[in-house]
Amino acid sequence: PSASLPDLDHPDPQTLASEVLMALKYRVGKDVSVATPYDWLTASIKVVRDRVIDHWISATKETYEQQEKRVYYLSLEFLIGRLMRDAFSNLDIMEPMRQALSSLGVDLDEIATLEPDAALGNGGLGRLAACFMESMATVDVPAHGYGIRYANGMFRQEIHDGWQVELPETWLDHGNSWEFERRERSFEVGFGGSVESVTARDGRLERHVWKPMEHVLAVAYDTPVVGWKAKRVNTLRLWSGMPVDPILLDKFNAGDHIGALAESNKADALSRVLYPADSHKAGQELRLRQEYFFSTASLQDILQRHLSQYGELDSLPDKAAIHLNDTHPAVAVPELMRLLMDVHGMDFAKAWDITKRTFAYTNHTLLPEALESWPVPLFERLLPRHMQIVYAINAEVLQEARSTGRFSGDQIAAISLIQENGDRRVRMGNLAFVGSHSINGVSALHTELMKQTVFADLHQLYPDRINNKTNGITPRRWLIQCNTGLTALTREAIGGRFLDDIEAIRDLDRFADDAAFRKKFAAVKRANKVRLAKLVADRLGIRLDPSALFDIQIKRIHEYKRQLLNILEAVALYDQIRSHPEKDWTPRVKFFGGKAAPSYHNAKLIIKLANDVAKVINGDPAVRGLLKVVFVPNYNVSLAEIMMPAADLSEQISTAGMEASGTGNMKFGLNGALTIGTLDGANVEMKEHVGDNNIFIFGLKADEVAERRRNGYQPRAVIEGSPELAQAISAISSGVFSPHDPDRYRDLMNGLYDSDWFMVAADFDAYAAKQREVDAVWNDSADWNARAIRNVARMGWFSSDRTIRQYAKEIWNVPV
Ligand code: DL6
Repeated sequence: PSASLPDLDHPDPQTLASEVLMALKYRVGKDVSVATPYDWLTASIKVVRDRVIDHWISATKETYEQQEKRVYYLSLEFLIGRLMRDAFSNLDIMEPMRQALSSLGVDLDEIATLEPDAALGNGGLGRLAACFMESMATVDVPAHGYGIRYANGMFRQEIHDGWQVELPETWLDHGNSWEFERRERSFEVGFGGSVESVTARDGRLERHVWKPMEHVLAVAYDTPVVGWKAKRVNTLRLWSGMPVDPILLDKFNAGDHIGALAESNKADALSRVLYPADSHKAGQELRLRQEYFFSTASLQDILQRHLSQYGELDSLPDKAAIHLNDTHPAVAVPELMRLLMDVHGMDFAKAWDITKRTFAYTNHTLLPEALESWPVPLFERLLPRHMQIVYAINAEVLQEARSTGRFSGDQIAAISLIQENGDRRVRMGNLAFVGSHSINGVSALHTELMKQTVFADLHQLYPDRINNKTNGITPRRWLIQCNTGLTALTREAIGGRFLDDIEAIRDLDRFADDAAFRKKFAAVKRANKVRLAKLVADRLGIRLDPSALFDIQIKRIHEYKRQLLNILEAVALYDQIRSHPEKDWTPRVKFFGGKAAPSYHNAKLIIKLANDVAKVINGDPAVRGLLKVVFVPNYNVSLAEIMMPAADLSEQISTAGMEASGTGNMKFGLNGALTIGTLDGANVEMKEHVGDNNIFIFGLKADEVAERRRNGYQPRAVIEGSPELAQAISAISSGVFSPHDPDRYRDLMNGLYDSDWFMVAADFDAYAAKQREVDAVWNDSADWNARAIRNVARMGWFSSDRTIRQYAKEIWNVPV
């Protein structure tokens, strides 16, 4: 019924109110008198979704009629978060909708908090995919995102006595008002079995036929993705596993009630749960099954669409750009080869040419433990035909390498798709590389390091393939929607052009020197800090002073991200405050937030340490509230939307060379936080854009880290030479923060003395000194605010609109 009121552009509150009432009645089936807040949420989403549909259909039609090239973004993760506010904001109906709901006695902000956070991703990689989807719609790139519709996304984190506890996150409990189930769009997915060769009458091998032993169905669920002002609406298509036969009746009738459901359970497992490990080996068979499941379903869908429009597959690379978001969908390379050769009858050479021209691949990490590889026996058992194809591709590539005469035996071994030392494994990074015409890193430094390290030999073989595309973030979610105060203030100062073109926010630069503007800017920041302080008081019972410096580190917990460096500095500062009460200490709140992979022992211990340290410092009257430490549980997209706008200082302190890019750094900058950071990932480019004076850089550079490691770094000597650090380590190690379990942190601290792979000790003094510099600038609020304003003004380049335009022009060859 609400679809019959398609006033798409500027609806007034009355129109919207009547649409909500219609949706409540006819879509939710409730009367106003019994409607719960959740019912109002559902009705509101239905209204906005209806308003999107005309744009969706017209965009799809236009792409078809104009025979435009489409982008297919294959990603095992899409960390989209809540969608309703984003949709209101992008359709420019936030205020009329607020009034409409208010006239019905409903508070928009209240029902918005009931929308489940779609957490189908771990961290940076999944959130980047979500930003890209929004930017592709905004800059008018015809695109489909393909992934898995996990019933349980990223786990919910609770903190029990300081420890992380993982609980299942059940975002689909009340259904999903955004999606459309497409039962008719389902594809068969096979596993296991054998490969048969079909020979022609003359005895020539005609083709291979894979006879899988297991079959499941992948069923599509579509969510519309709305760009800014709904210029274009694209599709996020997520696959759900279904059994071919929901129940095996013969087994059931024979009394085997459990066995009768075995197939159903197997299919269900494919889209049951997201692996909660980023930058860490997942390793299990189910993970490889998930990867193949969504890769083949997506490719079958893409080929079917292409064939129905063009009737042949030779033109696939001209009409489809398939992007591999990390190596998780790398099995798509042999799968496309299989489909082209075994199903559509092409020969190897032609199929290989089409494959390479169609795929592009993004690498998101250099950490060796995160580089995917699969044991050959497992790969072969699950995907026997793909194993044959991988060998055939490998033969082709190695022949190419050998024929140049430029590669040593070791180099050939490094190029090979099969790792031969130890157990034999299929290297997914090499597979994605050779099957793609473009391989990109996600920041300038990361791309350089890729050329020098993981892909050094492949880069020598194919020197024109590696390129850089520095990450970006969508300013719609990460400024316009999450920081309405700063958006309004910016608009008042420079007009609304930045809303359509975020790089125009540069005009704000000159207001850094305007005292009246600085005052308003500070007031906006303060309001955002008050909102965060209230959240912390409500959830944790900790009272915070919003005039203190809010220093925030929110991201996955990982040793290379060095939350430990930050905690050690807090402990050292605590010690200093107590030893020198006469000094003029700067009041500071150190916030931490983030999840640890459930099997990552040290990361979980670091969470416990942050909580233990918080308890002691926050409870010590000698600190006089000058330092507080807060660990905010269950960090997710929705929490980020509250924390980013409230930050004064952004902690981006990874060991140089280890953070591929970072995107939180960009979100903080756009919301007016200053960064304290190492020259790592995109921090390097942020420094270039904001200027040296507007960022606090410290520590070893990537080449220095490598050199120290090469030359036998001696952390013990470093620690002994730094009394502050030695004191902090000794306090933690001896149980000051864990009196009931004094040995709890002994191994963690001994690790710093013995190896300190992440160079915490090496960077400690530089970090602590830089923090005192931060204090000094903070105490001159005019100077601080001027620097913060310059950060906002100079962050436009870090928009994912810019990133996507570069992908479109330089990788996908689609017009923008
Ligand atoms: O490119 C997005 C994001 C980067 O900003 C982070 O620096 C990087 O750590 C992250 N990578 C992963 C690793 N996953 N794998 N494999 O999430 O990607």
